[in-house]
Amino acid sequence: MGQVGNLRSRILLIIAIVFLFACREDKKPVPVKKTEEPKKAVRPNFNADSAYNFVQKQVDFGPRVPNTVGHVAAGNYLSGQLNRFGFEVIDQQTQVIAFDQTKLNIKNIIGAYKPELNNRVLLFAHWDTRPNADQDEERKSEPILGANDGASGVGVLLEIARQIQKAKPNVGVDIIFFDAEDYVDESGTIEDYCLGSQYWANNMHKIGYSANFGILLDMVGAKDAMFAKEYHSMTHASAYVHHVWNIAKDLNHDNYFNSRPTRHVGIDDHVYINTIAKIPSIDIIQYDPETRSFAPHWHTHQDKMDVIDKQTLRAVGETVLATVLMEAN
Ligand code: AHN
Ligand code: ZN
Repeated sequence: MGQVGNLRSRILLIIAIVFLFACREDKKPVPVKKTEEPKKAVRPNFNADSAYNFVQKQVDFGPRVPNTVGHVAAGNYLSGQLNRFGFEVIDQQTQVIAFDQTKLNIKNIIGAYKPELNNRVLLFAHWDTRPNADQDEERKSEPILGANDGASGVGVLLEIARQIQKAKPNVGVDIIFFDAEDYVDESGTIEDYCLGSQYWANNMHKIGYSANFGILLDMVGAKDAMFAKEYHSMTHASAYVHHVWNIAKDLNHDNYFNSRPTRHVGIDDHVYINTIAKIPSIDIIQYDPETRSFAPHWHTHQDKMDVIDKQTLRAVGETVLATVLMEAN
């Protein structure tokens, strides 16, 4: 008995010693965590000539006003391009009622890259153009070409789609071209804008769709454009405004991405993506906080290819694509 007891206590002692050592193993000095420095953005490949051509292509269809043949043809072209770049495309077609009670046949064009991933970024722009030139002195009732107001954001996003197909980053990306953002005249109210994005926010293409954040590109192609920190973006998603503007600074594009906040820019598609779809979203939009106005060509017949500048397309394209690539793991 005594020997057995002795053996038991020895075994217990050995177990205790092993246990103590095991514990000591655990107490390896924990490496001191470095305070995380924000990653510096890397300049991505973005071809401004290609982006320019995508703008030109859209303008070549003429005005892209809902319920016109130019609109239908341009819409088919855009779906086809996203498809060609390997995106899974959904054409979300519906009817909405415009400010003047016209029934508009509209189409939100949705392209998904790596739809299976939960880690996603949403990029969007409106592809329709204004049915009038209400800011012009002449031909006020004729539709504008919308090289900047419409085609520029879409052109930059098509080039981003093309580059994503080449770079194959491990992050989900959705590109949505919203319809009927601008089907309004001077008698319209704020709710009459952004009919396509309002529809999508209430009827998302996938149940439970979400993204980490969204970026809207609106009027991003004019020479010497200035993108001030837009009011609604700052209200709903200021962290992403600072993030994107910091990336622009890393890429030496802070001559375009100005740090000034604006008081107001009216409404734009990202407002509904924030308030209804609940995806924090920002707007890169040319707006002058000094004069409190858009560019002089805004909603006039001067909004044609002449106002488009490749350097501006490059600044926006590189900044937005770098932001997307930083989300990849
Ligand atoms: C308003 O002025 C109400 N919204 C500006 C958004 C806009 C119009 N973007 C392009 N055209
Ligand atoms: Zn407009």
